[in-house]
This record gives sequence, structure tokens and C-alpha cells, in this order.
Amino acid sequence: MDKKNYYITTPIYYPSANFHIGHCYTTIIADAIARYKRLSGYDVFYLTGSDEHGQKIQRKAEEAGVSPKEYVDKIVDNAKDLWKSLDISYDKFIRTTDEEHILCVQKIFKKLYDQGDIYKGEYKGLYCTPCESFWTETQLKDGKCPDCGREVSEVSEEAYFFKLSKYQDKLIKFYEEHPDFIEPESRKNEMINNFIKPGLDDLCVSRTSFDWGVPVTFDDKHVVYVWLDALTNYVSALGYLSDDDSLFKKFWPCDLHIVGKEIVRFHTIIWPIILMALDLPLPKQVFGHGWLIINGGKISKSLGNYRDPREYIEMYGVDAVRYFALREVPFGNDGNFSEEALITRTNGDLANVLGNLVNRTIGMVNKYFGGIVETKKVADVIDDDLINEAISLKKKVDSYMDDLEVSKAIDAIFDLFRRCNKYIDETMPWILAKDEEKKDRLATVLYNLVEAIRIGTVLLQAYLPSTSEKIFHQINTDIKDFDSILEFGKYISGTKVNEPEVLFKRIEEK
Ligand code: ME8
Repeated sequence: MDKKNYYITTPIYYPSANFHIGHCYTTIIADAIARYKRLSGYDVFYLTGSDEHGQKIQRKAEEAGVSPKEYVDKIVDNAKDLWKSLDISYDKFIRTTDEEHILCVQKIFKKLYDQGDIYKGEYKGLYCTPCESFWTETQLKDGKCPDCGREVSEVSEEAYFFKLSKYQDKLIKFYEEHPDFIEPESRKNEMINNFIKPGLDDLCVSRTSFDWGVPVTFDDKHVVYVWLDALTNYVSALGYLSDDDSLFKKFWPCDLHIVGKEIVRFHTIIWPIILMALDLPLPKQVFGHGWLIINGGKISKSLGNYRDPREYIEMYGVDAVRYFALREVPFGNDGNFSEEALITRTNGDLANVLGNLVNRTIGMVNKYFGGIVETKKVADVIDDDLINEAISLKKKVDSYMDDLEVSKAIDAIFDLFRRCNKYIDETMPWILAKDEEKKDRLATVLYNLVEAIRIGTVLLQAYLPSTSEKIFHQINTDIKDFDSILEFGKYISGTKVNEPEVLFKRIEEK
């Protein structure tokens, strides 16, 4: 039977040498979902990438004395290096400077122009001449340019516009017919009440005041402006309108666009309208997640309140960072980031609950049975609760993942590990070990523990892949598939475990 397809995307990031843990958040969540779907048997395409055009980049490149392309090339390598160090399993990294993307944007622009959805008009704005930037009234600081503090003047420039307004009613109808299109629900109401009901303005889609962008083929003064360029990545990456559109045929429409809350608007209003105008099916869902914040405010370079995420990875391990991002931010809300909170999570859940459990269990198997895990099938009612919790875990995690409650999903897995620790307290293996007659019962207890650890770890693979591999190695099993955790007892009795190894060192609080 053919596998079912699943297409998931992150936003494409502005190239930056200063990625922070907040940027990693979107990518880690999408990675966990992509891995979970792969393990569930889907053929997954996970897309991420970089959004490289625009005046800001052009100016930064000038300051650095290099061409914009040279400038972005260097920074993109930085992003790829970061995703590698975070174990991000993307299938493709799209760059808006890729030839295939540029051609796709140009074809879309021409098509929309030919069918009358893009028209030439005049863009009016407040302009700062030294900064060569347009600003809106609300962006100004004390009525002056927010970048340099100088006076701005009202000027207008020739520009192309996209007729968003024409599709307004069709969009509302689409929302009504697809109640799950925007998640969480609260963001949908925000879109309807704040943006659509007051009436959509047509969108400026070209500029003449800079040239670092995709050129408009039929009017070479213009480059395509921001969102039409950026959003198109989700289809250009699949070869839409190219000679080979097999990926597009296979994976479109997208199953899930994961985006930060501040760009939900572009993904749930502009993007669907572009797709409607192109007569393409719309994505199945857009999920707008909250932010990682610091002391209630944004993570920001100017505040100097963060480190390069690679420093945290080096200090605490990749899975400490992944775990924090996945666990700390509840469904759709903001979550607070601090190094202390990262340390608390690492010491509490990772070192005390999981690390300690695996270490103690393997230690006891070595001490009492020379490393052999063998069930003697001496059951006790005390086992039932552990076994039930273990075999019902997948259903629970499936259901949280279906609702994109990633934080609850990973916590449910840790509930099983906590339950295992409680089972050790309840069964007291060190007491059983004192009585030769209880040896078979002791063997069964340790088998149950190893099997419950295996079951939890099979699910944990999607979230903490590197730790999971270490656990599989320590308990010496390659039975890692999702089907193997629906029943208790698939761990092969008689297996010899490997040497225990500390998974997470406890970190001394600073
Ligand atoms: O918006 N917490 O790119 P970007 C959580 N190029 N998420 C955060 C965050 C934080 N503190 N800071 C940033 C763009 N992000 C456009 C997208 S898509 C066609 C074009 C998230 O580099 C942010 O919410 O500014 C967004 O989802 C992502 O990082 C990229 O942000």
C-alpha cells in the first residue's frame, strides 16, 4: 500500500548571524511533528529555508562591502550549521535566491498580472531619504524615522498591487467551511475581526526604490516585494510551474504551515488569496504558535539577553535545548525562557526523572543478573498499572499530536518515566534481591522496567532523537517501531544490556 503523504513547513527565516533560541523554537516543533509523522508511517516532506531579498539585506551587504548574494551565502551557512547542531531533519532547505524559486515567482507575478489580479498603481508612504526606507505612521518614533531619528517626508512611488479585496468574501467562506484551517481558534477570530471585517486593502507587491529582489519580467524597474516572494517558497520548493513538478503533485496541498503568531496574518489572508487567484488548493492548516519570551519581553539582540543557541547546546546538550523548547511553551501561548529555567528542566525532568531511571535500571540489571534482562513471568497486581500506562501511551500521545499539543505529548511520555520511578519505589528491588526465593520476581520487575523504558523511548525518538538512540543502545534493542509498543513484552527476554552511561549530568545552579 502507498504511504500517506505529509507536507510540513516552517517559515523561511531572514538570514541572520544572530539566531536566538526563539528562532529555534519553530524549527524544533516542526521537526518533532515531522519525525512523529515519519514514525507513524507517513511519507514526510519537511521544508525550511531562508528569506533573502529586500532593502535591509541590501543595505547590510553594502555596509559589509560585499554583494548581497555574497552576504547571504555566508549567513545561510550559519543557519544550516545551527539546524544541524539541533538535529533538525528537514528534507529541503529553500533559498529565495534559488533559480527555481526566482523563476516560479516571476511566472506567478506574470500570471496574476495577465489575469488582472495585479495592477499598476502608486504606493504612498513616509520616506526617510538617508535610510532609503518607507515607513507607516505607526512605525514612526516620535514622528521621526525609527532607524535614524531624522525627519521623514511623504512621497509616492510607482508600484504594482495585488487585489486582495476581490477575494475577501471567498476567504471568509473558506474559513467557515474549514473550521480547522487556523489554529488556535483565538487567532482565527483575531484575523476576522481585526483584518478581514474592516476590509482588506490591496497589497503592494513591487518596489522601485531598491533592486535586491526578484525582477518583474515585463517591467524591469520593479522588483517583487516581500510577501509574494516569500510565501511562494512553499510551492516553488516543490517545483510548481517548473519542468519537474512531481513533488508538487505529490505533496500539495500542504498539511501544516507552522508559523509564529506575528506572521499568522500573512499565512491566513495573503497566502490563501494568492492560492485562490492561482486556482490552487489551500493548505489544510496554519498553526500560529506563541513566542519564547524573556522576562515578559521579546528576545532581542539589542537587549543582549540571549546567547547563541549553540552555546547552550555545548553546555547542556542538544536534547536539553530541544526538550526546553518542546516542553516549556503551552499550546499556542508564550513561554518564558531563561537559562535558570533551562537548567531546572534539565536537572528535573531529564537528569532526575529519565537519566536516573535508565541508569538505576541498568545498574540493577548488571548488579543482580550480570546484565541479562529476562522475564520469569512472576507477575503481581502491582504491575498492572505500569503495564496499562505503557501500552496506552501511544494513543494518548497520538491524540495530543493530532491537536498539535506538543508540550502535552512530551509530558505524557515523561509521565510514563515518572511512573517507572514510582514502580521502583513500590517493588523495592533491593529488598527482593536479599531473598533468593524472590529472584524470579526481581527478574520480572527489571524486565518490566526495561520494557516500559523501551516503550517510552520509542515515542521519545520524535522529540529527543539523540538521547533516544543512547537509551536504545544501553538497553541493547533495535525494536523501535510504533507498532511494537501497542502490546507489552516485545523487548526480547534474555538480552544483555550495554554499559550504563550518564544521559544528562546534573548542572550546578549558578
Ligand atoms: O518572519 N519565539 O522571518 P523571521 C518564538 N521571513 N518564535 C520566534 C521568536 C521567539 N522569540 N522570534 C522569532 C520571518 N520567532 C519571515 C517569514 S515566511 C513565508 C516568511 C519565529 O526570521 C517567528 O515567529 O523574522 C517566525 O515564525 C520565525 O521565527 C521566522 O522569523
